[in-house]
Amino acid sequence: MPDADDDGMPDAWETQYGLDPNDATDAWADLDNDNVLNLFEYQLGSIANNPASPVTVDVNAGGNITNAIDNANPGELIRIEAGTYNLNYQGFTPKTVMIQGGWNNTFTSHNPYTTPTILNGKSTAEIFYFECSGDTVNIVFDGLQLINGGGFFGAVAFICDNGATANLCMKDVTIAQTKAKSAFTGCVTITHWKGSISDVRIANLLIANCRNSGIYNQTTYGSNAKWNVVNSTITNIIDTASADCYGIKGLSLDSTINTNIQINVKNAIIRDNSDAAIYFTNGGSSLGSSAAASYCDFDTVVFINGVVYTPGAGMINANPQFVNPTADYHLTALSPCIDAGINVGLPFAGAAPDMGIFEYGTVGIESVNHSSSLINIYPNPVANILFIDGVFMTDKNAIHINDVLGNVVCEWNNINTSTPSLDVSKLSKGIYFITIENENGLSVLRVMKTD
Ligand SMILES: [Ca+2]
Ligand SMILES: [Ca+2]
Ligand SMILES: [Ca+2]
Repeated sequence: MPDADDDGMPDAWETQYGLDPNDATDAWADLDNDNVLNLFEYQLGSIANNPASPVTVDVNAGGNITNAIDNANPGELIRIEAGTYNLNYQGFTPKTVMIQGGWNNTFTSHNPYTTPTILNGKSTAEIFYFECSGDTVNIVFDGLQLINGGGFFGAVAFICDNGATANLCMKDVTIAQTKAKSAFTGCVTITHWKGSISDVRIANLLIANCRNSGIYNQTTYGSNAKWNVVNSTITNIIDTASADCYGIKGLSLDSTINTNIQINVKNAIIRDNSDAAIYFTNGGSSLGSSAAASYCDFDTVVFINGVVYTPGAGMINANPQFVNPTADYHLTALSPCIDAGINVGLPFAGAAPDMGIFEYGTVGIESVNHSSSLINIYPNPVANILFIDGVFMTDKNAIHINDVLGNVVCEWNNINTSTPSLDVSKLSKGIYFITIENENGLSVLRVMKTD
């Protein structure tokens, strides 16, 4: 199906919902404010302008995620309460599902960074393993922290054979302490045989402090893979004993024509891994593998055997000035990555998006609402009283203000007026995030407090 702007949503589907078939930024927006972005609604086959679709299944703390995935009907959204769960999921059948973490226990508030859902692979096996032979899997991972992935493939693996199709979307996923067993694997692995194809769309992914490449992709025997990666950080993929610790590694292995991998990376920081930021090679006479990157901070890149590499605008190779270069990948004020990215449709603070997973000065506010422009807060910067309008507030509402570390510093509930005025005079100077929740959904706006 034609997809003129290559945002993963076909032209006809976009037109049906009033999206722009020539603007790729609408993939990461959320038409009906149901926390399922437009691209994910397409993947699920749900109704993009109806917040009651997709159907949701909720897993509370201590619940069984494996059962929830196995029992989900095609196209459902599995929401998981914040907490830590052991998980080594193995799937062998066609599956269309979205798995979303970061919810409170009543599933009314969502932030995967301040209230994380942590899936622990216990270093014994992959956390998510999907084997697809002649099948189609459509999987969306949103707001999950994956730790201690192990087994042969790492944290997330798709093994595609016999003309299988794998569509994978990931957003606000972090992967740490994961050790894939082989140089031909990675933390996120897709391996293809026999005419299988994959399409991967990733935003706000952090892979750090792991072993064997961050992303590993292999195509053989007439299979094709396509990766789009935006606003992500891959760093500290390190092991002195392993030969392969690339940020992203792609192997197009055999001599069958039309076996290839295409990757496009924007607004990413990929550096300080044992090996290159990106390593791509064609084997035999396979043709057509290509890589494009723009507005990224890479150290070295390696493209061999005819892989076409197109570095675009805005590429830098500089110390990103992380808060802690081996542990905390938020940016400090000195970072050359601040405002150095390009708008891809994800929310950002400042004049332009930053490179990497985290916007400077945020904890990683996943739920910034794309319709937030409908809500007006003023004045901003504010000294004493903050006014809110442009949203119909019912008497069931909640407003809270977080500091940049995620602490709630002010809270109001059930305000019975359409234009609330909030006294923020006691807050100290700095950047804050105001979350406005009512029956229309959740909006997060950035506000600056002055003296
Ligand atoms: Ca499109
Ligand atoms: Ca579009
Ligand atoms: Ca939606």
